[in-house]
Amino acid sequence: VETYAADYNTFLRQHYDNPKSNVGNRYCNTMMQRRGMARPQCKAVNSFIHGSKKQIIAVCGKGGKPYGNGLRRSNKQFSVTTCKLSGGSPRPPCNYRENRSNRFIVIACRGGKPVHFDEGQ
Ligand code: T3P
Repeated sequence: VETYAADYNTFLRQHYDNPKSNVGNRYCNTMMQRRGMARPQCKAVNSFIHGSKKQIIAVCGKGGKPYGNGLRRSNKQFSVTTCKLSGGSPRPPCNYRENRSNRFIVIACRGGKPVHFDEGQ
């Protein structure tokens, strides 16, 4: 089973945005910068979950099932926006493409709280 360096607060900073922030037509570019993932290098892929903390935490318990190597998959779908770096360079300024859809989320939990986002399905 993998261990993750990140903690719950880091997970919230990187992956929690509920309700989806109203930041105009460049959601990913703005949010990736605002949440500290656009420096010193542009993070390649990052998802924001538009669901309540309570609903996301629930995936660590009855709201999810064991999945793969120490992960949990949600029983319900969440509204998720995934930001993908466009272009080959990881150097700022970071330009992202965004994709929003309803997906099952796969996360890692520690102490009953999410600490890592693995994927959306
Ligand atoms: P972190 O462990 O900081 O949550 O998989 C490597 C990183 O990419 C990991 O970061 C999670 C993130 N990621 C997403 O946020 N959404 C995705 O759909 C995928 C595939 C990865």
